[in-house]
Amino acid sequence: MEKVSAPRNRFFAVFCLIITLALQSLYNGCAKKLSSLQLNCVTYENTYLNRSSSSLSKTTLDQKSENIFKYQKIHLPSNAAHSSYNQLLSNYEGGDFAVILNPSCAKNKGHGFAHEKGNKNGPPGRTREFITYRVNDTSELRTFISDLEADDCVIGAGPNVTYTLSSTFTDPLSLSNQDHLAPIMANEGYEYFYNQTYGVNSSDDSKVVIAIIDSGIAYTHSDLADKVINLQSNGNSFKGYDAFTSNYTNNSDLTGHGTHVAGLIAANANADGIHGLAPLDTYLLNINVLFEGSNGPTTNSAIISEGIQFAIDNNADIINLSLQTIRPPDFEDPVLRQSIVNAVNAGVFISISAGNTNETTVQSSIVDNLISALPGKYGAEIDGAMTVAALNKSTGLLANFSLYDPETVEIAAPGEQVYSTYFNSSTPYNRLSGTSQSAPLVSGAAALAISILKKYNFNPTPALIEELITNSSKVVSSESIFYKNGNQLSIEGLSRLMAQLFPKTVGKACLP
Ligand SMILES: [Ca+2]
Ligand SMILES: [Ca+2]
Repeated sequence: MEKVSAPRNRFFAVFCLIITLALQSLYNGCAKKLSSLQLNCVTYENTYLNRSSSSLSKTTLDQKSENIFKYQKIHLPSNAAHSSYNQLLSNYEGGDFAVILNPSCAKNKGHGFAHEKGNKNGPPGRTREFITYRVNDTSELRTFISDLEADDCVIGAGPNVTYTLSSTFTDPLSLSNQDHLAPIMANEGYEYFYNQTYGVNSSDDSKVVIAIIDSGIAYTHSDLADKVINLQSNGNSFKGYDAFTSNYTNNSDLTGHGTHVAGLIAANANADGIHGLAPLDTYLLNINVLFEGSNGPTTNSAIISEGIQFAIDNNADIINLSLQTIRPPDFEDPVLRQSIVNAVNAGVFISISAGNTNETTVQSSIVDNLISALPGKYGAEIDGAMTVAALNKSTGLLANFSLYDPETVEIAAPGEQVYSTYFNSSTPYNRLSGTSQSAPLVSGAAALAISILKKYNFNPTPALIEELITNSSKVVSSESIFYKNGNQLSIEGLSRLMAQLFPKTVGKACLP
């Protein structure tokens, strides 16, 4: 057995100490940056801290999937025999086929199926062209197949299958009316957040509380009935808190605004009416801040701050602030600002509407840096609070009523003619427009993210939620003059980023 000399022993001890200290400081550094995010997998922090790898990679299909047309140009069911062509034609889209062509090949070749049938008016530089081709009878199908096989410029073909938009939830008014869900790709994201194996469900510990600091919530609405938290005071149960009177209340919604916001975030997925963006295991704190002033319903810094404090004290995870005032750019509301900071420091993520106006003079004043909207301008100053602009329904670009400012507005979401729950029984659902409708979609995104992290025993900081939503957004560069980076909310993007950063949430083991 080798005898280790004393100097080597000392060297080894010093070496171990250095390594230990280095690891300790590395660990401390990571822990500090990740704040309250509790990690039990090194993979998560490595992936998360390495910003270059946390940006979403655009894997092309060609790299990812094998070529299913490798052995035959037309891909049909394996039991399709020539004798059953007629049956095939009737079964598969009535004889409509989709064909993939290499357009430059077809152009250079000058003959063959691809050259004759291809649409050669597309933009230059394309490597794929997709055409539809109809086959009427068995002999045409035989010719079609032999033409495909003989043509080098045909990549593949198959039945031209008809698709309809899918929805995870079956609430009938959602399917026909909630057209804000498609642009943010909510259904695609639900595959991750709500899948039966690893996703959120009501039996796990994923409960998320969203404070609706607004005009109240019509808590008897069938789509919100079980969503509004019962508040206990002196042995009595209440459905809300009134920050104006500092009293518990059973009052309903004053204007309909709060009910609309509440439904966008959390309306029940109960196969009836609509569903919210985050409909499962989400609960609403109903906090009214409006009172009837001389010029109609209004509120102020103190009342809103009272509402925020109530939300903090009642363990809200998220606060939605669809409120605004337009002021000169150097105008500050230190009370409300501090309340927002307090909430974020207490672990509450805050979504804030950027503000609305219909006046084009106001819009140009923003560009000239003459005005700003509060509390919107605090979103950009505070990690964990986000300010949200509204998108036009048909263009998917900034809505003309939405305030904007690339310095302070951090993200955009649908906000025009958005369909949600409403407060009176004759109009239980209604369409409203505004950044008031956009902010709840970011609140809903935050609720999805927080609920799945809670399920796996992570406690995300508000700043982490902001980073996840920001880093997963869809970038529309031309919009970066209106809001930061041209970032638009994407639930599908959020699901992909989270699946990548938190492998445990998709059932993947991580490195020790
Ligand atoms: Ca419903
Ligand atoms: Ca922010």
